[in-house]
Amino acid sequence: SGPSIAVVGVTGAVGQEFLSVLSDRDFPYRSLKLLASKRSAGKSVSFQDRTFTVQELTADSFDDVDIALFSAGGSISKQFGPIAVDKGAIVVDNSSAFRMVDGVPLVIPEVNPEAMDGIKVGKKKGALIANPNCSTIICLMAATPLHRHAKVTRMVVSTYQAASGAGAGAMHELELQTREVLEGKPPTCNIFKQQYAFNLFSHNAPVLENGYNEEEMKMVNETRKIWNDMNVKVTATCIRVPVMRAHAESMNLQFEKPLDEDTAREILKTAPGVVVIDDRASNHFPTPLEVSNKDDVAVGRIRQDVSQEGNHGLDIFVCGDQVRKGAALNAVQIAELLL
Ligand code: 11C
Repeated sequence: SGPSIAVVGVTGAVGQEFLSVLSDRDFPYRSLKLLASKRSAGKSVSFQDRTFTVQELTADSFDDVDIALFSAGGSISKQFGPIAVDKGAIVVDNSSAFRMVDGVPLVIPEVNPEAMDGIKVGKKKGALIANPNCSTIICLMAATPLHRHAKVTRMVVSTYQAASGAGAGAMHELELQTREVLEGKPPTCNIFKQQYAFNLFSHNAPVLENGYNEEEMKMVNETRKIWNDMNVKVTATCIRVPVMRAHAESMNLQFEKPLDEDTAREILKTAPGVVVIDDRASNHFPTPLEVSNKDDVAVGRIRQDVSQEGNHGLDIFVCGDQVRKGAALNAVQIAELLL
């Protein structure tokens, strides 16, 4: 019993993580269809002691599918998302294709589950729900509990983003380059066009006319939509660092109401999906390695911003697994709300 599920892009880093998360959470399902491009069709994938054959994604893939988890890039989502919806499937889309489209809920289950009210399996009615960008999810997991308490008016974010955000190919390139550099060989630069190992650089998303890159503007625009607050001021600088699968973010928050650091720490300790790692005495704070393969987003370095008066500012440092809470886990949590 349970819904029939399709996973689109199952051979990618997030596609594989969809399967791990579905399995870890014992997600109920009646049938499971694993879909990918023609190139990957025919491959065997094991899931919960069973072996599945990857099928080619076509317009006919969505007959009798209740929930389709998409992570195969924006153009595949644009092409096949609406087809799946027409066939009655609820699409949870991990790409940026529909995030800012009016009427498409952009959901972090701990933050704004109400945005998808009324969308349920069993109503035989297709729908699209967008999974936010990983940097936005990780940022808002930490900022929202504080926002609810004291209202964030402005947020300045700097990210330190892992290879996984650019897919399995980038993760492979980081590993390969690390070996090559250590062996004194020139690094292979296929994905990023510049040396990644032992380096960092501005995020690889296209740079826009205003000087921000697309990743940075996603943080600005998606935060407004998720918080349903067109006035919140957000600015971001997004950087790619040679870390495998978890993003880190330094965040400076400005609040309408005063919020002291002890209260902030207590709020974050009880926030769902958040753990506090904030041990000043032993200089132990969140690290990407410590949150890798974990569900929770870790917050630390919680301190009053000395540049702001009257406890109206805080600095925090956040780490979250990009593949898990930044993508697959968040999408599966959305799917759980559909049941
Ligand atoms: C990264 N967040 O870490 C990006 C990649 O809009 O889903 C994912 C882009 C997106 O590089």
